[in-house]
Amino acid sequence: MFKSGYITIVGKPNAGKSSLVNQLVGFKVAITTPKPQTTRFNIKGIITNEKSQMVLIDTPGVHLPKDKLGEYMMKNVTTAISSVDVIVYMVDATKPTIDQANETIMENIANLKTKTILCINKIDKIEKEKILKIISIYQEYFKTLGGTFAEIVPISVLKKDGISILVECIEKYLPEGKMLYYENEITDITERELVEEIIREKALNYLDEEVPHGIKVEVEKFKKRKTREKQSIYDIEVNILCLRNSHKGIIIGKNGSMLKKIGSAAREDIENLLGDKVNLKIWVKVRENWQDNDLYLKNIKEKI
Ligand SMILES: Nc1nc2c(ncn2[C@@H]2O[C@H](COP(=O)(O)OP(=O)(O)OP(=O)(O)O)[C@@H](O)[C@H]2O)c(=O)[nH]1
Ligand SMILES: [Mg+2]
Repeated sequence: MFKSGYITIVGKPNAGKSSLVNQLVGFKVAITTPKPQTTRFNIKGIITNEKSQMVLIDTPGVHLPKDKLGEYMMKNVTTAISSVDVIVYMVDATKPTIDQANETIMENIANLKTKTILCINKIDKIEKEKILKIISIYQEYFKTLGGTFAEIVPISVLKKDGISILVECIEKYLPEGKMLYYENEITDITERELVEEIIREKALNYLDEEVPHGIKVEVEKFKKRKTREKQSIYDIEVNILCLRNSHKGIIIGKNGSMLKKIGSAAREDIENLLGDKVNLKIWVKVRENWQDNDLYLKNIKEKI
C-alpha cells in the first residue's frame, strides 16, 4: 500500500523548517541562515521511498508583516496550511514561551481537520528534562483552542536526532495514493531561483541585520556556453536591489571587499549546484521601497 501526500512545515522564523526540509530531501533546496525571516516563499521538497512520497512545503516563518513583502510571505503560509494532508508545526526548544506568533499559528490550525504534528526542534541545545515541560505548555494552549496534536516529536535537525520517528509519524497520516511527482523530482524551485536564493543567503550571512533583510536578488542573465577550450561555463549576471544608498555602500564594502566575499562564496555554491564553472557578475542597485512595490514582488506572489 503506497502512500502519498502534501505536508506543510509551519512555524516561527528561525525554528529550523528549511533545515529539516533539506535534511529530509538530502539536498539544499532552501537556504538556511541564523537570521530570522530567511525563507520568503513556499518551496517544495519531495521525498520518495519504497513506501511513500512526501511532498513537503517549506514556508516563511510566521511574523507580523510590516510591508507588502511580509503580507505576501504570510499569504504563502496561509495557502500552504490549507488543503494539505499533514501539518508539521515546528517550535524552537530554546524559545519555549508562547508568544503572539505562536498563538496566531495555533489559532489557524487548531480547528482544521488536518492532522497536526508538534515538532520540537533544537533539542540538542536544551536539557532533556525540559522537553516534557515544553510539550505540556503547547499541548495545554492548543487544547484551549479546541485542537489536539496527533503526534509530538522532539528532534534535532542538527544532530539528526528523531528524524526517522518524525518521518514514520508523517507517513502514518498520509492517505493511500500514487506518486504525485516523478520519482527523481526533488523540488519545484528552479535553478535560477536557487541562484538568487544562494546569493541572498551569503548576504544574510555576511551582513548585519537591517541591510540584508532589505535586499532582493534578481538574475538578469543565465546562460551556458562553451569556452574556446570546449569547457562548459555559465555566465550569470545578477542585480542586488537594496533600500538605500548607505546600504549599497555597505553591500559593496571598502574597495568592493564585501561584494567580493558574497560573490565568491555564492559562486562556489552555484558551481556545485550546476556542476560547471560560473562567471558571476553582481551589480548593486538602490530601489527604495521595493518591499511595497508589486513590480518587485511578483515571484513571491506567484507562490501563493
Ligand atoms: N542547534 C541547532 N540549530 C539548528 C537546528 N536546526 C536548525 N538550526 C539552526 O537554526 C537556524 C535557522 O534555521 P532555518 O532552517 O533557516 O530556520 P527556518 O525555520 O527555515 O527560518 P525562516 O526561514 O526564517 O522561517 C540555522 O542557523 C540553523 O543552522 C537544530 O536542530 N539544532
Ligand atoms: Mg526557512
